Formats: sequence, C-alpha cells, structure tokens
Amino acid sequence: MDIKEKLQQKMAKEIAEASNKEIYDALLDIVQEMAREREKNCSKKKLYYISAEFLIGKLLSNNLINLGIYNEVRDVLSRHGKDICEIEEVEPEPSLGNGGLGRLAACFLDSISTLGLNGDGIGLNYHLGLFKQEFEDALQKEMPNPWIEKKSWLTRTEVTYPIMFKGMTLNSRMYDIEVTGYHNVTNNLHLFDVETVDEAILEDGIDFDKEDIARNLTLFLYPDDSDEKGRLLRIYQQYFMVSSGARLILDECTAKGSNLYDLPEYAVIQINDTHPTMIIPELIRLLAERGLEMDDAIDVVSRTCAYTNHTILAEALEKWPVEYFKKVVPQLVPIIEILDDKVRRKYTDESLAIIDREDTVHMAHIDIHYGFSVNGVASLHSEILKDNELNHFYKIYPEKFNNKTNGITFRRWLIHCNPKLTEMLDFIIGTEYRLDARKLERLLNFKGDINVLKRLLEIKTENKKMLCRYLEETQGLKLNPDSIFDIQVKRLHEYKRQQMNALYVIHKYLEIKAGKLPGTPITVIFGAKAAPAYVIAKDIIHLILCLQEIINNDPEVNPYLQVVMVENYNVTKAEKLIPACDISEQISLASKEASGTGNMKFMLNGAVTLGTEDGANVEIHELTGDDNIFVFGATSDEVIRHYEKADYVSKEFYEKDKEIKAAVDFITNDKMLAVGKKENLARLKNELLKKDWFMTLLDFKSYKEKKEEALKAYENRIEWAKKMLVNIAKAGYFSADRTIEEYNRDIWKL
Ligand code: 26Y
Repeated sequence: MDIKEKLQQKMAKEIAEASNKEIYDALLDIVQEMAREREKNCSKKKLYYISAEFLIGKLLSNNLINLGIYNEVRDVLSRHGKDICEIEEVEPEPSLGNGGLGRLAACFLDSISTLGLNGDGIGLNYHLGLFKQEFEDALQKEMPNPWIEKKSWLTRTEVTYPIMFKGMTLNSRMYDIEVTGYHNVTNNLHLFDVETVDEAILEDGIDFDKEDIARNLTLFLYPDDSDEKGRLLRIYQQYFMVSSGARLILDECTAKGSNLYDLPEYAVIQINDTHPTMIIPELIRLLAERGLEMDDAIDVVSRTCAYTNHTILAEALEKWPVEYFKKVVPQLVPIIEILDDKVRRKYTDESLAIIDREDTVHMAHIDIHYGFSVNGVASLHSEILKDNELNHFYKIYPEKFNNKTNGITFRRWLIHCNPKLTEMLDFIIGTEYRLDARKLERLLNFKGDINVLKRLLEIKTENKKMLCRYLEETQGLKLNPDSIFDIQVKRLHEYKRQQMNALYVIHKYLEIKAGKLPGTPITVIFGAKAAPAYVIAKDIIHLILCLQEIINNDPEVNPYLQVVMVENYNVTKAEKLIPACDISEQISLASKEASGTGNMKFMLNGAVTLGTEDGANVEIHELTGDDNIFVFGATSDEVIRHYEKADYVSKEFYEKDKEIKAAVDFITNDKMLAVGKKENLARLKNELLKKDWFMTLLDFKSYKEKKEEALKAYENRIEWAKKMLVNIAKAGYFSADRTIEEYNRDIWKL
C-alpha cells in the first residue's frame, strides 16, 4: 500500500479534508509500524547508553528521513494542499535535555541505529522537562514545559520494577521511543517513569513540594538544587533511573543466557557523565543479591561499565555527602564504603579516594576506579584530563584513558534542517556523503566554481529569510536578512562567555553612536537558558535583553546593529538558526569547553567559526586551516598557568583599556538603568570587575580585533563563500557515525 492510501485509511478521510493534527497522528502511527517491522540486531552483546538527558528534538521528520519516505510523504501531502512543515509544527518538542550532553546522547542513538549496532538508551521520562523559558521585564521566567500528549512517540510497556528507597518503594514503568537508524535497524530509548507521578502538585511556575517524591520524581529534569530538599530529589531521580536500568539490563542478559559471571559478554554500559554513576554500586548490589561474592560482583561490573567525562569544571563534577545516600538509598552505603575501602587499601593518595575526609562521595572517582574506560570528548579535553584534572588517576590507570571526539548526526543537522544545501550537495557531489560523511570533501573540487560559490551564498540568504519570518511570527522580531548573522546559542554559563559577546555589542553600539558605522549591518543573536538557581547567568540574560531593548529601539543604531535573544532556545529553534548563521560564536575560555557540538553543526551548515582554541574548535582549526576560521584569545596552557599562579586581575584590564572600561561602565549607566534592574546589572558589573573567573576581560581585546577581521572578511562575498565551502567540506570528520565507530572499535566491541 502506498503512503497516500495508508494515510487515508488511518484517518478514514481524504488528505485534503484532514486537519494537520489528524495527519500528524496518522503519520506517527505509520512511522511506528514501519519502525517496528524493521529488522533488529539481536547480537549477543548489547550497548546500554545511560544518561540523565536525551535531547531528541521533534521526531516526525527525522523518522521519515531515516525510514526513507520523507520525500514521498512531503510530495503526497503537497499534492493535496498540505505543507509538511506545517504538520511538523503540530509536534511538541520532547523536553528531555538541557544542552550538549543530552543532544550528544540523541545523536549517538541515531548513529548507533544507522550503523546497525545493538544499542538502547536508558533515561527518565520527565513530564515537565527542563523548564520552558519566558521573558518578562527583561528577565528569564521559568515555566513548566509539558510535552507529553495523549498520542505521542512514547509506548507504554509491561516492564515494571519496584524501586526501593528508605522507607518506601516506588513502582517504575518503562516507556519506549523507537530510534530509527538511517536505512538500517530500529533500537529503543527506554524511559522510566514513576507510576504515581502527579502534575497536579505543581504550584506557582515551577515550584512544587520537593518532599512528595512519589508524585514529583519524574516531573522535572534538574530540579532546583539550591536547597537540601532539591539535592536529595536529585539523588532520588538518579537512583530511580539506575536501579530501573540495572534491572532491565540484568533481565535482558539472563534471558539471553548470561550466568551473570559472564555479564561483560552480554552488556556494555556507557555512563554519560556522573549523573548515572550510581549504576555501578547498584549493579554490584543486585549481583550480590543474586548470589555473587562481593569481589566477583565488583569485578564483573568493572568490566561492564565505561565512563564519559564531559566537563573539567570542578563545580559540575558531582560530589554528594554520604549523609544523602543514608537518607535516600541506605542500601548503597555499604557498597560504596567497600569500594572506597578497596581503593584506600591500595593507594595512599587521598585525592584518589571515593569517600573523602569530609564524608563526601566523589562520583567520578567511582567511575574511574570501577569502570574499564574513561574518555574525554575532544582531543584537547582528553589531554587536559590526563595532564591536569585526572592526572593522579591517569598515572595509575593509563590504559583506561582514551579520547572520542564528539560528533553530530548529519541526518538531522544537514538533511533535515538544511534541505536547500542538501539538494545542492546531492546534485554536485552525489549522495554517498549521507552514509560516508568524509565524502563531503569532494566539495573541495568546486572551490573555484563561481556558480557553486554563488549558490552557497544564495542558500544562506534564503535560510536567513526563513529565520526572519519565523522570528517575526513567533517573537514579533523584525530582523534584516541582508545583515551578517552572528549567532551564539548554547547553555548559559560564564565559561561560555556570552557576557564577552554582550560587551562587544555594547562596544559596537558606542562606536555607531560615535559615527563609526559598520560596512555591513550586523545582527547578533543569542539563545540560552540559565539554570534557575544560577544568579549570574540570569543576570547575563538580563543584560542581553536590556541591550536588545535599547539598541533595537534606537533609530540611529538599529539600521546597523540589532541584538536579539531567542526565547526558549531548543532543538527546534536550533534547526532554524544554524542554517542561517554566518559567524558561529565559540568563545569559551580555552580549556573550559570540553568539546562543543554546536560548533560542528554551524560548520556543517556553512558558518565560519569565531572561536578560541578550546574543545573541538582546535580540531576544526586543524581541519579548515588558518584561512577558514577566526581564532583568538589566550591558549589553554596560558589559562591553566593563570589559574595555577592565581595572577589574573580583571580590574587591571578595565583600568588600562579605555574600550573595556567604557563597555563595562555601560552596564550600569542611566540608559541601562532606565530599562533594567539595578540589582542585577550592578551585580554583574561587580562580578566582572572583582572576579571574572572566566577571564572575559583578558580576552576581550583579541576577541574584538578578530571579530572585526571576520566582519571585514564577510564583505568579500566570493572569498567568504570559499570559507563556507571549505567548512562544509571538512565537516565530515564530525559525523557522529565516525564517533560511534570509534566507541565500538575501542570500548564497546559489539
Ligand atoms: C547536574 C549538573 C551538575 C549538570 C547538569 C548538566 C552538570 C552537567 C550538565 C551538562 C553538561 C553538558 O551539557 N556538557 C557538554 O557536553 C557536551 C557533549 O560532550 C560537550 O560538547 C560540551 O562541551 C559540554 O559542555
């Protein structure tokens, strides 16, 4: 039966007569049926990718592409007067992640299925997700983000487990989402949910009774942990996830014939950062419960688990007081104590301990001692882990350390989000790059082809126009599609230095006011959510929103400079922003961004990077060469030296550089105070002058100079198009398919 007949049969009406919602629901059914009919990989060994976040984005189009029926569906619909883009709008975006770590997990699931590997994801089914961001009085307001509808991609399964907490047992139920690979197998994302969850306990905004665990456990991703109740809730969530996951893994492996001693032949568990670390003691506990000696259980688990580190920021490396475990999951305490004891018997170095002298459990230390692999996510990051942050561990376990440079799925981040560029690529280099991304290099043969270069520029303009239309419809913003689109979209964090970009905006504003006009108008676009309890991050959002208000309403300035902060930045918005970008802002303080993956998405879509030598920017630089990237700022070695010597004083830069002083002083001038809040703005200014932990003022001058250079380079349209072309051609290395092949080759061995 063809798609048209299937659709009409499902809806029991003509396509032309159906609403977009009816069509969406019918397509959802069709996709699920087709996905389930596909063959499975039933290899003996299976990968379990366990993660607190899976930032999967909308699924309809992606599934249609991966099932190979996107074009057919699009054309059938359009013949009956329906636009597939409008049907996509009907789908709510699952709110199961925050940023790079969660999006990486989603890209990995896509590549695992695309490569035909046997691997599932394990996570939690957060009903209200990460909060939804709204702007009110130039401030971020957090609202619940319900995304689960009556009919959705979630399938309720019959798999349930009783999960034991101190004084109570909660029933967990597994829900599945099909993960279709591109022209290959279907795997599953297993999301566990507490059966008693109750959205009705929500009070004002995102507030709720943090102690009502039975009803709140799977409401939010990363509930506010600024008080102890919030931190305990995080432990409840983590344990609920890992205990459910561990039971599923053991059940599946024993069903396949494992006697549990041979578990590593049946399962490999990739632990995505430390949020799922408790799976190690929990598995050990369950194995002991099923009759293994403690030493055997520890040995089996250590050969099954592998850990990925995504950060070197101390504050993001999870540490929990033993007290918390005693209050929530006392059954894990003796296990963790044994794990600590074994370490202490072998090594005297206090920094290797699992439970420190303050009775705090270092989660990453559990992973490193009791996992068989530790990987960083970009070469620089993996080197820094070995040389600095985890040097003591590297010395005792050199064989465990390895690098897996991150990647992105080209199905979503090229074929789906940039159909015009995809069409051009298909036409001039063929379609092989879809399964073998390195074939994108064929594009280099067209570097001298004026028609190809012009077409690249045209496509960029068309994408900018589409973005303008979208932002006008959704946020009432009127942008100039003939301006340079300079975009920084990512989690809001001081180390990512959105504040440095904002200072540049102020600088540019002052220049324009003084009569120095840019050659081409500039539009600076931000998108970012700040963690609800992260005060300075929210102040940075306030700063940007105030600048937006002042600059966009100043007729002297707005023909040359516009600033916008996109509300509730998410995957759906990223898919519209990235193809429209000229300059990709990747300006983290060198050594702090583990990898970045937005940088790869922008590159693939023909944006040129303005960045520091940080994370995967280093590898982008190596691939594109000096002429096709704008690199600035202190190197990671220099930065690390500043931290060691504690010799960076931001005030000195403020005092000796007039432009820095003018930009920083602007934050609290009368214009700003007329639109913003003194408390927030003064606090932010003070932070920059007294702390500036991420050295914004240190790099400001070289940032400003490099950005001017990039803006100037944009003027020569053909030379710029060549840079775009080289970036696209060289992006093949960053396919998640390559990353997953490496994980499988070195770690999973499926
Ligand atoms: C619970 C809390 C402490 C926490 C919550 C979220 C800690 C970390 C995170 C998320 C981290 C994250 O998204 N990290 C990013 O991972 C990407 C994938 O590896 C990297 O590309 C990126 O550099 C890193 O910031």
